[in-house]
Amino acid sequence: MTLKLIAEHEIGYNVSELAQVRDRFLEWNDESSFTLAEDLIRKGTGGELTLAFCGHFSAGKSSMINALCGKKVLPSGPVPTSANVVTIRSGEPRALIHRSAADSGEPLTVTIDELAEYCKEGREYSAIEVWDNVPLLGEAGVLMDTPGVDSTDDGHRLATHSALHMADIVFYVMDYNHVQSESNLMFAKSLSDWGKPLYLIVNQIDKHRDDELTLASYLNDVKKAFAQWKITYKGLLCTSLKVQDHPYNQWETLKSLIGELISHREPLLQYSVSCSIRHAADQHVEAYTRSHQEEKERLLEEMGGEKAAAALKARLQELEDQKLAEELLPEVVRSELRKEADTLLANANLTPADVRDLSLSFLESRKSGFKVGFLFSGGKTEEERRRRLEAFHHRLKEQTTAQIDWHLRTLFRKSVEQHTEWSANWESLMDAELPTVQEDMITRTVNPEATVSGEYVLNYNRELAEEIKGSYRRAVLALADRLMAVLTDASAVRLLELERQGAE
Ligand SMILES: Nc1nc2c(ncn2[C@@H]2O[C@H](COP(=O)(O)OP(=O)(O)OP(=O)(O)O)[C@@H](O)[C@H]2O)c(=O)[nH]1
Ligand SMILES: [Mg+2]
Repeated sequence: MTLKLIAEHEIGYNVSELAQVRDRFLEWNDESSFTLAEDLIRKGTGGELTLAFCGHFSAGKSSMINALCGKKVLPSGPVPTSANVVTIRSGEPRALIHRSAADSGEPLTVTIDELAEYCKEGREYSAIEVWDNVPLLGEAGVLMDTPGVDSTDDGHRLATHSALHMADIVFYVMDYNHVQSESNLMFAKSLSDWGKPLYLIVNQIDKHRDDELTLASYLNDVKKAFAQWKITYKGLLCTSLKVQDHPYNQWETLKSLIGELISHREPLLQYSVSCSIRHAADQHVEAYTRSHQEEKERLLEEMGGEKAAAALKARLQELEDQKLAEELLPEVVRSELRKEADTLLANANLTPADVRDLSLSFLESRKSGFKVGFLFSGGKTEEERRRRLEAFHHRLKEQTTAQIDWHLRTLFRKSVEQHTEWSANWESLMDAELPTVQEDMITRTVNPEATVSGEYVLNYNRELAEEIKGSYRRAVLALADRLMAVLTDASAVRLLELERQGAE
């Protein structure tokens, strides 16, 4: 098995770049990322290579670390045991217990045995540092035990993830029987996404039964599953801690790999720090985008508020306009009615040729000295004058009704119906207001001394028509005023309604 430690494209960080990113975090008020960047800079110059063991609980991580140390440094067992991150370095045997925030105080320095007691008691701690005589690690190697992860425990997953910032190499330890499980693949995928060198370890290979399945086809299935999940890894190893001399146990390969990695730590360390800083930057951007999304949503909501305000303003304006329209309506209706009546009256032809003829006959009968027949009495003449007047009057009335009265009644009714309800009252009102052509109108302007010329007849007819139209005009004004009064009363109620709406 060739173990390529680091690919050419995996270029490490440059300290000044890292410092720039750190300063950016400060500028962006991202305190935790700033602290992390500081830790990473320190780590980058510290020269230690941290090898993390991650995986599902009871996969055998702690047992593996103990085996690598050649002694039981960590508690292990069939029930989930590792509750937090433990780092192991080679050195004078001792342990440093970093207690949880609630248990505030200085880190507790204890012996390895005391540590075992402390852990057995189930005492709380946030992290543990252990030193023991571990030749494999030399001066620069650090082993990191992480809590077992299962799909239901986000806390452990997060603890593992935050510990991963400090990890340079990740060993993903799996129980032989759980390799293909969804949660296992999912977690492996999240680790591979960091970009840190990832080694897959199928532990408990002693559980493999050759008579059921060849190791080759088992590993083939495993590799396929990892490929499907697009999990990139540097190597795949099978181990057994229970059966040291198991034919498939690659324990010695693992040990030599660790040794090799530690000896090539410098580029690996730089690359790992780059991965972590990139990861931190990605997470910052993600959080920033999320907060921007919230900001955007808030703004959109506010914009929604602005829209609502604009809509309200528009509605108020609308109400104001309605009020104005309501106030103006009666006047508008009146003036429109007047205008239409004026047009109608101007176009009405009250004195067509036959009416003019009758007017001529009538006018001639009104001349002084008019006499009917030679020997007849004044009674006959008076009778003839009456007949001519009536003929003219009747025809003029007929013409006026056809030309003005009927049209004006239609016009007024239409106007009333447009703005309010039509009723018999309006009919009576029209009857009362609209004039009728009175005999008096016909006779009043007659000049008995005038010569009944064509011009005289035309002038007479024009004046008569103007008088009739004038009387209708006055009637229309009266009707329009009545309509306006009614509409004003109705609009007063609507105006009140509009005022209330506006106040609301
Ligand atoms: N058959 C077999 N059992 C193993 C092997 N390695 C570990 N075990 C057993 O698996 C159980 C869990 O081992 P641990 O080392 O505590 O596992 P862990 O991954 O540290 O577990 P957590 O810390 O709880 O996440 C123990 O009972 C071990 O004895 C192995 O290679 N083969
Ligand atoms: Mg453990």
